[in-house]
Amino acid sequence: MASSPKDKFEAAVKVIRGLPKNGSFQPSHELMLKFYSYYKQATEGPCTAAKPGFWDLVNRKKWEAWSNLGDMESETAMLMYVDELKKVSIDVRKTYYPPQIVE
Ligand code: ST9
Repeated sequence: MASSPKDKFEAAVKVIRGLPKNGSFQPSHELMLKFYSYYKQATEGPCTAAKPGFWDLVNRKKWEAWSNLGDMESETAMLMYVDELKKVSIDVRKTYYPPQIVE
């Protein structure tokens, strides 16, 4: 039986939590914010928190990324999270294990 969006999301969350903090691949801030925003939307729904102050830069960026998802359905956010992980995994594989050129 095919697994549900929630099952796939939970599996993807486990993968991300299981990654070493300092591996060979260093995700950009933009990529981390993407995962963060989908995660928050999927688990808590639309952002209703107060906007952090101007000098609280990191939390402000996180808040903005989450808020920008607006009223996106939780299930959609789960699928976006899973898709993003698939995309990044393919890119990482290509970078670290490029196809062998056979002459
Ligand atoms: C490497 C291995 O080099 C080889 C390459 C493999 C490539 C695989 C491709 C995938 C890479 C994609 C990386 C994207 C990184 C995404 C980061 C997301 C922030 N997802 O419980 P707390 C929130 S690997 C999203 O204290 P933990 C949570 O709501 C080298 N957000 O944290 C909270 O926010 P707030 C690179 C999540 O348990 C905040 O995070 N390695 C998730 O100490 C902190 O929560 C990495 O990039 C989630 N699953 O850490 C490591 N869970 O307070 C990636 C919680 O506002 N992993 N949040 O509510 C990590 O950085 C951490 O495990 C963690 C959780 C941040 C996800």
